[in-house]
Amino acid sequence: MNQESMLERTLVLLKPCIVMRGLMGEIITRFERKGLRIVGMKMLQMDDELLRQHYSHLVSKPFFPILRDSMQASPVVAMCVEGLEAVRVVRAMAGVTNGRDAAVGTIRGDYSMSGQQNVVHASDSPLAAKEELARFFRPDEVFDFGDINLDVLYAADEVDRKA
Ligand code: IDP
Ligand code: MG
Repeated sequence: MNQESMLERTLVLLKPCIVMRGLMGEIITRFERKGLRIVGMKMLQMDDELLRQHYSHLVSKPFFPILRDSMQASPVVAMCVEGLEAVRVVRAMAGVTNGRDAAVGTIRGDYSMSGQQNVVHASDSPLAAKEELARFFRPDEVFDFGDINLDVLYAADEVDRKA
């Protein structure tokens, strides 16, 4: 099987800032509109342990307590998003970390004025996506959509079909 023709999965979190602004639907719509498939989704409250694991690269930063509080201010929505090169595509849709620097047209560029309250988390590599998805979803919480709409999302030779 050609590596590039396999669908990839990535973790998206809708952060509390956007949950509390009541704009979850707008962000979810952008992924659906793009043609990505949401194959797992749930709302959860991140506890200290999950946060330390998820942001292990930032635990020693002086801003970590503020980041932790902002990520615990409400539940988050976790999504498993699937598509060809989904990790790269979703990162591009998110835009750069600081919402003030993010290009207009990206999610952060359109919905955030902040370096921290920046609407979404998106996995930054295929390896990170695997680890992060395993952290947020049990295997039975992610669904196999099979071939149902691949013909309208991709060319016949772009994605491997099951059959
Ligand atoms: P990313 O979300 O674009 O991958 P990371 O560097 O992995 O960026 O940082 C994770 C999150 O931590 C960011 O999305 C942002 O919410 C927060 N963060 C990163 N750097 C800073 C900072 O310098 N001050 C405050 N918050 C930050
Ligand atoms: Mg990151």
